[in-house]
Amino acid sequence: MTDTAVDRLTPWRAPAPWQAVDFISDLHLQSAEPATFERWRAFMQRPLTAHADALVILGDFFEVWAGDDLLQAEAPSEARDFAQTCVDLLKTHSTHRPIFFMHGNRDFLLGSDAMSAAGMSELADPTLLEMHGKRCLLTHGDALCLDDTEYQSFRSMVRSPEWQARFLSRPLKERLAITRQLREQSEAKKMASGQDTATWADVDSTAARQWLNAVNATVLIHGHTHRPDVHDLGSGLERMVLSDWDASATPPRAEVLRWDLQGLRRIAI
Ligand SMILES: [Mn+2]
Repeated sequence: MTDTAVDRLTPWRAPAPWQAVDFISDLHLQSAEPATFERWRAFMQRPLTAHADALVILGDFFEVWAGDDLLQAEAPSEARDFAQTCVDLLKTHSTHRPIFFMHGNRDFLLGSDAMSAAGMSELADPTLLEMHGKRCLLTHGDALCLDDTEYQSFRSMVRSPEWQARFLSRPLKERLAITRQLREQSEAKKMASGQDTATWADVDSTAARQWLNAVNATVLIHGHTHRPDVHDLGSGLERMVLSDWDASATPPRAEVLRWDLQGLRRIAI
């Protein structure tokens, strides 16, 4: 999946019956974090009346996705079982309300096989959603963290169809080892920069304003940075940052952003 140029976006108009849409991102689901997985499962199994008309996942839903063959019988069972459980839950849920999925930097290899096994529809990054006479621009967020030039060149490499085809042609075991190594490197980098999140790359405000102005949207909704907040970008523009999910943190973090007739609001899960 390659990115769509923002000025060529056509709006995705919410179907007339929709009153509300829920956004989540950065759950980083993995078998090593059962508490977060359970929190998400409980959220999915809430009564239907507690849910919005659609669920929109804005990336990094999975901590890692090494390829859709994770779901095949030959995959190592410890990787397959967890992936299959998540996919089955999504699939069941999708029979009640539509689920839309945008890739993050951890799960960008989730392909069309897994997408349909999970009953999800893919969203391009970015996507322009129009509802209740308002336009929100949706993105994972990593494409706008322009200060991290090293990451941006890595990103354009791994998002190219050629790189992905080559990577996916390697044996699954090898891909699992590589993705594990990449995660360890990224954790080490985070540790090295300390707990001072201010030093981590953030979404570039100028670029965010340009994106919003290019499509006449007023709110940018994204995840990725794990810094839930709302930022005033001036001229009536806003940047709304989703929370990551970590049920083992103190206090635990798990949140949905709901867009309905009243506007945008956070709901703790
Ligand atoms: Mn991310």
